Amino acid sequence: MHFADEAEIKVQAGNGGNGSASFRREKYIAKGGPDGGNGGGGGSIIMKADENMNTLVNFMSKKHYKASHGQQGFGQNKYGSAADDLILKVPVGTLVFDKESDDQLADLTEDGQQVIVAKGGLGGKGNSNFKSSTRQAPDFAELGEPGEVKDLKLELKLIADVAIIGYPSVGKSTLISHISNAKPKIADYPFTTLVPNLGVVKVDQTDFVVADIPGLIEGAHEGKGLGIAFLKHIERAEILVHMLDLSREDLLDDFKKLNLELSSYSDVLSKKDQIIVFNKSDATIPEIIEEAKVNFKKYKPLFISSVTGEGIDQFLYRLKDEVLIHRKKKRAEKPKDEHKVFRPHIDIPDAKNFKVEKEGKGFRVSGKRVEQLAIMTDMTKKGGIFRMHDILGKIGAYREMKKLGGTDGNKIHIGERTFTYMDLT
Ligand SMILES: Nc1nc2c(ncn2[C@@H]2O[C@H](COP(=O)(O)OP(=O)(O)OP(=O)(O)O)[C@@H](O)[C@H]2O)c(=O)[nH]1
Ligand SMILES: [Mg+2]
Repeated sequence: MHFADEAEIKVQAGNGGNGSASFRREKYIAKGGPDGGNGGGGGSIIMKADENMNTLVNFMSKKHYKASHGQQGFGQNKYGSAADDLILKVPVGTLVFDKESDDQLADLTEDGQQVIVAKGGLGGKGNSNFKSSTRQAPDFAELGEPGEVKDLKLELKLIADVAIIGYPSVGKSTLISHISNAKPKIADYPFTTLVPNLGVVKVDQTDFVVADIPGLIEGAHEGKGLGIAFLKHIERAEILVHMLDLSREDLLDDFKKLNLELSSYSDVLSKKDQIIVFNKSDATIPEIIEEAKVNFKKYKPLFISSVTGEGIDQFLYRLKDEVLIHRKKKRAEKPKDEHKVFRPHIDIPDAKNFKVEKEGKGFRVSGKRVEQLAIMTDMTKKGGIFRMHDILGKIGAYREMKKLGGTDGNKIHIGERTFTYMDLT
């Protein structure tokens, strides 16, 4: 099975459509009022956790994702239509980082959870929005805002549904290597496994994640053996497979001691559902199996051999059933509308959060909203440029520039746009 737990991709949200600059046509009037509609918003790129996915391998072959652009606005106040968002499905447990800043944008831990990773651009306003008492015939409209473009790093930290626990050398790693894509080290000495191995198991149409946990021993909760670190991991798994080794002396004693470790560590652990599995059925005599069947009757134990494969199908179906029961229970506990799109981007409340600094012989005005307005300004239309100067006056940017010695002719840099100082106030 192909498996990948890291990927780097580029995402490009759609641009907003341009607003329309149009005038009403009326029979006896050469140029009616402005009637240009707004452009539609560009499509955003959304990542959505999907429990049926278990690898990032798709993102190894396709690396570039683009959402569509919004439609431009039309005359007669018709709006352009907004583009659809592009939804990328990722496995539950995917972490999303901005590659440039290394900021974590999302930790998708639950099925259905989604996050906007690149926001589509706003549609530009049509010229009918810019009519005022002093501006009867605005000949300009806003341009659509460019969509966000980001390089992302995806990292998958699978969250195990099932943890296989037991004493060292009972055959936990052998079992996971048999039923999943995991390839752990297997050997006949204790503590072969030093960190948990995760594997994806597929039974019919159901995928689930199984963790092979390093062997536990008496005193584990006090830090003996590999100790407490891994008991923490077990806490996150829904189901425990408690493995016992048929070649050991006192199975009931092993079972009790291990359970005592779990309950000494935490209540959560002792309350988890356990599936009892006796391993190494190939290496024992029928009498031992019969005795275990009697002693453990109330736990409905399973008997397998991780080496010959005996009993493993039955074990897998039992596991699948339990996984599905747990998933159903979890879903029922959760109110449906909890997975709203989480927006890590700041919605721009107003243009008054800005900063003015000297830059060269002119100034730089920075701030999210003011930069957005600048990039949406149609530089080919005087009206559009005037509007920008008007805004700079209204928000107080000209006042600040004047304090710093600004005069007509200075350059004003806003994002990637440059305007020429022209104080209208
Ligand atoms: N005969 C027989 N031997 C098995 C079986 N399963 C595992 N073994 C052997 O038992 C030994 C220990 O197996 P591992 O899978 O490494 O055991 P583990 O539980 O992962 O051990 P730790 O990682 O130390 O906790 C190895 O020599 C395996 O070959 C089985 O079903 N039958
Ligand atoms: Mg092991």
